[in-house]
Amino acid sequence: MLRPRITSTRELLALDGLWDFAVDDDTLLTPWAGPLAPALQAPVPASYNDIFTDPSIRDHVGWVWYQRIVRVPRGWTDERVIVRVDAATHHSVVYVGDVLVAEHEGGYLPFEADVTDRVAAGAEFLLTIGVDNRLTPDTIPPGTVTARPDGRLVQDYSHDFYNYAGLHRSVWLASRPAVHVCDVTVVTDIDGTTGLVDYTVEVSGEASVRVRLVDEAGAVVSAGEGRAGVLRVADARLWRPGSAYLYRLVIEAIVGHVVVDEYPLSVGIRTVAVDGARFPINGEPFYFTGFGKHEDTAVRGKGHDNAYLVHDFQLMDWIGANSFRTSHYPYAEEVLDFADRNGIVVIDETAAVGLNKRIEGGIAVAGGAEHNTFTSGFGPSIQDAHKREIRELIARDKNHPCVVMWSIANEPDSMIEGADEYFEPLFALARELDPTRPVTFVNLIAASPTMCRASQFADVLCLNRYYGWYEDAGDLVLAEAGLEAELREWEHRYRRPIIVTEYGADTIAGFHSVWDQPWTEEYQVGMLDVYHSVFDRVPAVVGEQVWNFADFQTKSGYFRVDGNKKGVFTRDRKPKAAAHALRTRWREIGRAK
Ligand code: GCB
Repeated sequence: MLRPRITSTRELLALDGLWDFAVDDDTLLTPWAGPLAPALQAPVPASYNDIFTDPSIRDHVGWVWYQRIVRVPRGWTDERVIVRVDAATHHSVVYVGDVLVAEHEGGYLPFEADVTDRVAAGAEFLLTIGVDNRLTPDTIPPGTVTARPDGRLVQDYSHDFYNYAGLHRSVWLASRPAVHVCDVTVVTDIDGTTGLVDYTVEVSGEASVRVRLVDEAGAVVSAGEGRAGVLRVADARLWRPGSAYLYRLVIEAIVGHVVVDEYPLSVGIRTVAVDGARFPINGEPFYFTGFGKHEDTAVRGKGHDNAYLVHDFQLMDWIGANSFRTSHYPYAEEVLDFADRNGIVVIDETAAVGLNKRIEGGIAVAGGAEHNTFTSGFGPSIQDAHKREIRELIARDKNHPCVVMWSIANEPDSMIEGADEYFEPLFALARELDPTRPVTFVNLIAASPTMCRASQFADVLCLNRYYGWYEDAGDLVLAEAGLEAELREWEHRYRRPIIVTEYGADTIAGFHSVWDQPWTEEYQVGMLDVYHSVFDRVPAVVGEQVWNFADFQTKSGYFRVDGNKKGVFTRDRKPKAAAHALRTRWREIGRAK
């Protein structure tokens, strides 16, 4: 499913703005049948939770409804008409009038419906989108809904970020020709100074295909015919971390002599590989500096916002970060486009977070180990849901040069019996869908080098470590020794690249101490320093991604102070002392390259 775009053969209407909105309290029997009552207004894109002051909306468990009138442009008489939802968290149904036109599981990936037969050019229709925020033992991420004694439903989940819900990204009305380009897959390679662009195009119906590759100055540098081929680009400008160069592949579907569809795709020519304990991009060893991030801001929750997008990238540039992980779910496509454009390297993660009964709300819990196999705490179809997430993620993001690796899960219980049977087919699926990128998952500290059953399948060891925080809080001497001993053991046993994908300390901006006092700005700096000195001594470490870029909202709990405070920036993007310390280190690493 290609992202909708405006081209010479396609048009696009953003349906963002204020929609009528209602929380489903079981009295709304057929909300799609007519105007919503009682109708509040909710912004799209945004999570609905923090918009309203009413706690029964913020804490609602179940369906909410969004509705608006849409007018189809009158010129679209001969076009297919598509409704496209960039993300609806977590389960969604779409109605045109009283007809169900789409249903989708999974809160962070797009879906669409061809509504041509239900609408008319120039006429209005009623568009209603239901969104269900419930997480169950069979969803990705998983969760459980329980009832309090007074009947209120409560959503529980193991992961450590607030269960924001709603229409988090844009909704579109798109036109496309009946015979159109449905998909394109691009794989690039380098042969001396020549760039190779291998392309495969899928077209609906009978049409021939013509492609041309255009450089940033607008000159055609290569061209081809047919649904598949390899374009050669002499003296290719490569896509490099920190120095992106994007060509544009223009694909045309032709019937007779008429171009019936045109679709452009940005192409960055680059290679990525794992070579022993190194991670070369374009054949040159790459060292990741950066963050695990979240899509999270005040009021908007997980709603995509271009101002924060640009500002966050500005801050990453200021601090010298060259990469981030889309922890813990696929981010908006605008984010990946911007990373392509700005040469930022991305580890692209599925929403498979919290597959771990030893953790509750991000914290280790007693009793989790009662589940004695990997799947006993989850539903019978969780692995199918996980496969679907991998499929949809790779289908959406396969052509982004910024994406250098797939992460298929964050901190699952990979030491428990059955974790190997669960993960082996998932790694195989990711490799089958994309043989060109390394595949990883992110390991939890409890699953040590001798105990982890999933690391054997990973091309790169991605480790989240909290020595000096969840273990030996306040003792940086023990933290340093523990971290070094463990990293050396991973290095020795696996001889693969290691990226420490999380490390950090909760820090309240403005808290200070002359001692190693957790929660202070000095402690965050001190802890990062200790980790860095260890990374510099362990050759297999090819990257450091601090947890987290910014403070973010979590569910309530005595261990969270209005959310997780491990941000290097506050939630409103003000630097803590650690930001300045990282800036010195990462700019030096950047200069040394
Ligand atoms: C982790 C999780 C992350 C949490 C973090 C923390 O290991 O991957 O989602 O937010 O720890 O701060 O506890």
